[in-house]
Amino acid sequence: MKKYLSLLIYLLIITGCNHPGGRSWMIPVSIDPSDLAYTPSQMESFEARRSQVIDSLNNSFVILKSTAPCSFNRHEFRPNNYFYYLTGYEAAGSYAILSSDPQQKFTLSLPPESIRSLIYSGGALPAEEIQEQYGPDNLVSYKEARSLMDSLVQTGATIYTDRSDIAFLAKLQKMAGEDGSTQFSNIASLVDEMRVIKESMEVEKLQKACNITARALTNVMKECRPEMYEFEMEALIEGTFLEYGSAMPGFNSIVGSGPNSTILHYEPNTRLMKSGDLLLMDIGAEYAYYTADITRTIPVNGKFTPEQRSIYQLVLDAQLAAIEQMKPGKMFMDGHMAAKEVIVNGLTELGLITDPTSPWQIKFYILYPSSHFLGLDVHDVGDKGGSFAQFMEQTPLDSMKSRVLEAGMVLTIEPGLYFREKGLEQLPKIFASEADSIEIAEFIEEVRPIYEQYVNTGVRIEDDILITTRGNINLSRYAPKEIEDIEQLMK
Ligand SMILES: [Mn+2]
Repeated sequence: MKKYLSLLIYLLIITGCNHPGGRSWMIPVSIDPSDLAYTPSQMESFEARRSQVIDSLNNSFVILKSTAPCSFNRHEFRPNNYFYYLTGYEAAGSYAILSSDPQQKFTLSLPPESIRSLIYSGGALPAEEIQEQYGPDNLVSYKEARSLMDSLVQTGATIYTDRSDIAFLAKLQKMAGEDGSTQFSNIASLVDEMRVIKESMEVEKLQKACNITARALTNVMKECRPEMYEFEMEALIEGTFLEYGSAMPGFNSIVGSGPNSTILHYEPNTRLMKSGDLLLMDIGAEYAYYTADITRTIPVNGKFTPEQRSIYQLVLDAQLAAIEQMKPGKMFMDGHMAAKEVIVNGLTELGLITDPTSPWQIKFYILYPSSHFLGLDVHDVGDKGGSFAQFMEQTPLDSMKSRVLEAGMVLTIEPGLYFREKGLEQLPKIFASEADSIEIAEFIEEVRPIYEQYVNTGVRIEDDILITTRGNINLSRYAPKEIEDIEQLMK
């Protein structure tokens, strides 16, 4: 109950400053990293999460490893999300073991320590400090943890672990031996639903991640010029992340100009930007392991062309209509469906759709469901009430089959329109199995003169939305998205 109360108080505070700082785009973000540390009362939230998991264990166990798989020195260390969510602890090479045995509900291991690790990586926190801060019932050495795990996997009890950490799962299976009596279940089944509803301390981290990302986007709006490279914008973005204490992006930055704006997950970021191009940036700072995911699309030379303007405004209208739908009691996919309706009507008016009831014409333009959960993972865990494929099959007339939105959920909304140069040529291939070839040929002939005006135009607008008891709060509200605001900032 306590966590909901603090969430409520937090919401009351931030709804009071719900509007961006006018034309100057004063983004309330400070370099001060003191908010990375958890207070003792916040640490109780981690304990409450563990209790909830332990209550459902019934003589089974949870074994988690802090280290997420990554290649040597290629990426910065970042703890496994399940391990972190249940412990708050962030040292590499540690294990957490949860059990329903009241004497040892929570066992945490110290990281392995050797002279070599002291020389190369420095020491871990002293044991007394770890005990004090993270409150395990047993704080054991790395070796002791290994032998405890070894005995637990021999008992035949069910072991919950992160099955996506394939190397660790293989190690546990090897320890358990050949007889196959030990079942390794996915920790996701115990924890994912908890992760769907964000606590106030999680919302605070997400808000800061969003504010840092908004600052990066406004920095680009101020600096972007024709004849600069995409990677110069990427440097400005990720440099801004670092400047505000975000250790790394939550995912590879997508910074695509001109034709690259039409590639959904374009990542090389190497092109020389030209006057008249659009620049699409889908980026997110990670702060305290929580990631933002914001997309803005801007004209490289600071002024939208009439064609760009009409597509941009259509996507923006769709996105705003979607955000209206994002409140408790509405369905997860209601936002997407509202956006889809606006886009289909707009494209029909422009002459880019000839039959607004044609499923394949709609699917040609609307490429993905516009929402996903956001949190420790950029595509965060949790049941959305349907699969990607099911969501894509729905037409505006279908009844919604997804999931009811609840206060505390955080999800993105990211409609987009992408006019690939070869888009029309690809049509017969894309819909070979679901549309008549003559129907496709007629569509191409009719639409081509209009489509060609928009070739190499890619527009996506993405915000991060917190569902509240009364509606929603746009966590990424400090990143400008109205045409006049963007043009004003780029002057
Ligand atoms: Mn996204």
